Amino acid sequence: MDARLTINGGPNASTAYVGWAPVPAQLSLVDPLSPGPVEVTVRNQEPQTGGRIVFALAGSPSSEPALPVTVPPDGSPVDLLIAGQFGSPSTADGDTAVEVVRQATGELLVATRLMVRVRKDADTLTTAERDRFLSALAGLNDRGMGAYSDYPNIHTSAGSPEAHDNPGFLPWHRAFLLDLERELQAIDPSVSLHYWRFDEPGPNVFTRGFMGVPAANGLLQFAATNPLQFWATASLPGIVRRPLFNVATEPASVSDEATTLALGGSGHRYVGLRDMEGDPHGFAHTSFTGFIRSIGTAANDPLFFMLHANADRLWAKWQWLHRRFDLTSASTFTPLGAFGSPGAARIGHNLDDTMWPWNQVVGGDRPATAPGGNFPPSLLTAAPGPIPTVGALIDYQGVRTPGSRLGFDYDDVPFEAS
Ligand SMILES: [Cu+2]
Repeated sequence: MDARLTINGGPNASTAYVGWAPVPAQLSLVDPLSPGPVEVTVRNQEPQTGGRIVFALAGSPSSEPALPVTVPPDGSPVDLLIAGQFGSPSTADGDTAVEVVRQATGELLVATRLMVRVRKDADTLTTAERDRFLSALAGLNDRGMGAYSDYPNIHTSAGSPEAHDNPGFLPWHRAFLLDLERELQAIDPSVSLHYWRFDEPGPNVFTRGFMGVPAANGLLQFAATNPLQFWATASLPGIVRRPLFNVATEPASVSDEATTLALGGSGHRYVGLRDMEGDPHGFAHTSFTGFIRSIGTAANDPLFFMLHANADRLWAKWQWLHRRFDLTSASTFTPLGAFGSPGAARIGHNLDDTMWPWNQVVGGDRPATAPGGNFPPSLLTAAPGPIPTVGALIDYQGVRTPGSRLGFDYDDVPFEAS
């Protein structure tokens, strides 16, 4: 008998990554000797180690850690959905597996290694997770010679109006983070973009082994094993960053999570939630001196991406809490429509506008240059496409539209079908 499982459209290991949002899979088998359909069970590897997985038949509302499936013996595929089990992510590449077992005999037909890969609280990472993340970041930076330079070149004073002080602040930065995360995953597919919870102390984040500790002149010092010691941007080696709070015992000078999540008011409206651009987001930046404090230099510091991943997580959590994935609702995002329509915001900040620099539009209302090219593709999903609109960054889990799934999740924000 020849059995085959494809995940995310690919039979190879490069597509074997899931978060909480279900991804499509197909199971097929060929057994010329079988007189009829074959009863199998699709399940987590046994014994269970690593991340945990759940399975559903396509169109079914409930998912299970072990799912009975009836498969025709002629090779016609059965459509399944596979997702990580919320609360049980992987800590290493391929640390779990999908097994397909023939019920009648217990014969193991398929064992496909898989990673439940999600963005995590940086303070909780294992040493190995942390070090893979740092190695990928340092690899992208390549001592100042690598493709990381696109990110500071995009997040400049000239690019600022495309990304800040307007409604598109949250979706633009969601795209910016995902662009970087996909580049990190091209170096090491087991890496996710982890987040710094700026409303909690980060005793494991602000260390020589992770994001560095400043010397008297503010220049960060790193452990001899930390590849960030070779970090360089704008032809300058090193990172300048000094916290204005006790990183081991205090949060940054920001509102806490509950206060942020309440910004949308009793109607849970985006127009209120987006005030988080000031507090906590802006206040997190200004809880330091150095690069991270100013828009023109903030992305020279890799902490930028962990700070913004937390801002994005807060938006994602609010979206989950209040079901804010409907692109026809002004509570999900305002303004709806495109630049030029009544009530529209600045170009690039309306639901249907394309976003700079990925649209590669320069001059006129847009900056004079567009570094970095189109939006990078993913093996796991076609979204958001090479030229994303603001709207393409909103339903990031594919809650309303499965095809809009962007391929990332946060450890504390579940997927919930609407
Ligand atoms: Cu920022």
